Amino acid sequence: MEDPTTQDTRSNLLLKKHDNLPQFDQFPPSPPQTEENDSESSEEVEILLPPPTNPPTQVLDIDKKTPDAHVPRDPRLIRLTGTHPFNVEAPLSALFNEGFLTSPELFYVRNHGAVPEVKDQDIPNWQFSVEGLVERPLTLTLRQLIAEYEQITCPITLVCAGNRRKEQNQVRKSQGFSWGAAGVSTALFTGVAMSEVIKKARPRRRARYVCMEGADKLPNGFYGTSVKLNWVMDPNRGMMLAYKMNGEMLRPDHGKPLRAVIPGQIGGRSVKWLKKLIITAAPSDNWYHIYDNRVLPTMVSPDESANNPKWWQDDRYAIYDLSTNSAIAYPAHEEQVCLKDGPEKYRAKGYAYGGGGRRITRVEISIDKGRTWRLADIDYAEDRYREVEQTLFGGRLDMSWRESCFCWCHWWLDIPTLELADAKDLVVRAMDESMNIQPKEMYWSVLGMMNNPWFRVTISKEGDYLRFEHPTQPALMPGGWMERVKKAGGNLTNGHWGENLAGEEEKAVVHEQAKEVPMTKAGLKNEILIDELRKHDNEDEPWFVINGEVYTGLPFMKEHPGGAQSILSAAGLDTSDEFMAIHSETAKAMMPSYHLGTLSDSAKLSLTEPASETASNEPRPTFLNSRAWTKAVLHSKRAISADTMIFTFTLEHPEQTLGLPVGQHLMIRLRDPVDREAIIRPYTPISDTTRKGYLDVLIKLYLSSGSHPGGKMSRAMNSLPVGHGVDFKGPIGRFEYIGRGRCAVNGVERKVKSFAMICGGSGITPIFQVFRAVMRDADDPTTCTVLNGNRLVEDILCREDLDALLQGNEHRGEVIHTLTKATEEWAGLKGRINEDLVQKHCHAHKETMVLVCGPEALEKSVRKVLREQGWAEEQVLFF
Ligand SMILES: Nc1nc2c(c(=O)[nH]1)N[C@H]1C(S)=C(S)[C@@H](COP(=O)(O)O)O[C@H]1N2
Ligand SMILES: [Mo]
Repeated sequence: MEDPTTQDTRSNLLLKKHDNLPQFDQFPPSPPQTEENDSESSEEVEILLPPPTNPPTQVLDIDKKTPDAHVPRDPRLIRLTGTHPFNVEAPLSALFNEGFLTSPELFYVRNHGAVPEVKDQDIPNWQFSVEGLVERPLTLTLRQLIAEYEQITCPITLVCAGNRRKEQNQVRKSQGFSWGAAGVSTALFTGVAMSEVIKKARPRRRARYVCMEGADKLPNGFYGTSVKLNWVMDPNRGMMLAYKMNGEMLRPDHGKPLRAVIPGQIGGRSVKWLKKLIITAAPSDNWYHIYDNRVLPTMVSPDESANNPKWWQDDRYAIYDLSTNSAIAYPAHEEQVCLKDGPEKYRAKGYAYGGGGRRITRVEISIDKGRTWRLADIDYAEDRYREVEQTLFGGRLDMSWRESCFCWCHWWLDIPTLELADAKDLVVRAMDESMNIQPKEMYWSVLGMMNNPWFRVTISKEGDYLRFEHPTQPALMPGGWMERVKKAGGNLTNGHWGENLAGEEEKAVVHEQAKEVPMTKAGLKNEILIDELRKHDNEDEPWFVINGEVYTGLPFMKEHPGGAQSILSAAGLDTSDEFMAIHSETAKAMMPSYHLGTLSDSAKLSLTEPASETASNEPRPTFLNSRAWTKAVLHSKRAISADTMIFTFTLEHPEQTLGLPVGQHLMIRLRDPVDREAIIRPYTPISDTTRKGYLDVLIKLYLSSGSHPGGKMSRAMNSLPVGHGVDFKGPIGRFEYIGRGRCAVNGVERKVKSFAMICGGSGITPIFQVFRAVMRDADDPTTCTVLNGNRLVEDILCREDLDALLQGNEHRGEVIHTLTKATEEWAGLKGRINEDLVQKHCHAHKETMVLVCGPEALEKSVRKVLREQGWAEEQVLFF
């Protein structure tokens, strides 16, 4: 059966059985040509050749400032993770309209990081190795791979394990970005059977896995994963090393010049920019193999998964084969059908795919919520390639013997329009040859993967029209019935997609959400235009935007713990990422009283491209910008204790200084390697603020050990490779030490005669900045007493630097260490910083200021002690 409407006739071509097409001889090969038929052929079979391609030649403006500035791309692709890295899907209709094969420019892309740049002339010399548990380790160039092995061509569908994740994110946010239903694409791949290369290397006896590694260097190492060796050796599984896609050299986003293609499994196993095949006895220990592409049990919450590494180490939860899945392409989202003079029948259409080479054997549609089902027609275009044996794009196309199905199929069903008019929705489900059927309910898991419940499109009657809605729209695009149902207060997991079925009891599946604190004023409906917002980008009345809502910062300027500057630097801007990353639930709960209204849709759009302040080519004298993130590159790391490192960054040019007043701090932003979410934390650098060209940040690392969680930021910083950029923003802070006894709190100047500085652990860093400023200036009359509490001697940070600063300054400065876990040799104080210690060293003079920075417990107890000892609020400053 064939549905003429699902195919692009331009892509159909008559080819003959056993036709001998020109051998592959060109390098790099040219795009597919229309091949000529000789007339003597006996039997003609129709196979599908790729749809017309229009390779993008322009680097898009938004890519120009990213590491991918060498990659031309199609502007139709929908970006799922902001500008960079490049993770995209095509609009679902555009993808479906291309037919069975997808053009490389619309093929979905999943890049964990920057695309390695490979020049055309270097393609033949691209090297990759076969190593590990083999008798004969090999290094091959692509030229050798093509010259010395048999070339094959085969149609294969790739699907990201995150396909359809947006639906899961609507139920409960997972740790993954929001794919719509177009994270799937099909191409004719040309290359060599992976087994051929591995056979040459002769795996040893205990060899069981094939690990693969790409050339893309990421925050947690090179991208890598593994599959089982016996799968690779099984011809039915068709695993290959490919260098061509639809007859042309792989494009940069898809692994140019060489990638693995693992049919029937999730796209994540098909490693791009392939550099290494490592034969091992155990599955890959690559970070991305462990922390990506897994379906953890549904009750494992984000917290639990972060606290308990055992969930990630368990290979039972790693995804290999795809699961049975399907989606409706037509009716499209927001499509309308006229009831008056429209056609009598509506043809619903969509795609389905199975996993592990299993064939989709039925696709069923229901227009009564699953009470009754209709059987759809299926077109398995892949079967047409089984009928021929020929050379295609320089590779032998011979699938006659293979029964596995590596590709998606398209289905369609004609439904009387009047029946659709009476229906509330349209659902599809597919079943494979093992009778694996898509479930009605979603299986939610932390990473949001392998989402495959019935795909549902709602129908509403509006006058003479039927209007259709898909469950979601990809990325942050608004729309879809899931969002609508949620807004109306429906529970999406109640068993009927959040709708209230009269007479039925609500028995919702519980996916416990992290408590979301409402931040808007109830009932406030006030649209704010971009011009209004722009008028409030100054200190008269700073407004800022969080998740599309506009707030005023004016009433809170004085009390804000980060100082007025932290509000001012967000004035007129969208500060969603930072605000959400830094603020407590208590802070969020205060927001409704500052809520002014909702940003208009056009204003939202114009905010997403920030007015670029750093675009000018003038070298900037200072690095930090309080209104935009600026990038510094990691230059080196140095461990200074068992759990503390100094990270040195290079500023934009050797003459540049940081631009941080003494006593203030800055924000560091990194992307979580797993979910790409921004991680933002405040730090005080320890390098001199006047230092040129460089910046040192001391960071205490909370790494996972045994059953210990490890901090998000610590993990990300620790695995950050040298040469990688990190975002900085600032300065922020309420306090500034101007010098010689002058300081400013919230911009109001005051005099100090002495500082009492109380700190613990890495809380020393802001204290150290102020202490150094005082001690370095011989004419500064201010005195400083530092009370520094730690556990062990080795935990005392910057001890030598502190001692050095004291040299010759004994009359002005004093540093007192106290340890809770002191050894016998320790001659100094023992125990916590308590009231006696504070009483003895800090005297509540009018012109004394207490600066405090340390772990929460320390700050809490010090706060209490100081209050009891009669210190006034304004004399004490907590960093
Ligand atoms: N080297 C490398 N290979 C990779 C990735 C990557 O980020 N780096 N992403 C993987 C994932 S998760 C998917 S779904 C597929 C996507 O392939 P495509 O971008 O060609 O569609 O590539 C896989 N191979
Ligand atoms: Mo993926």
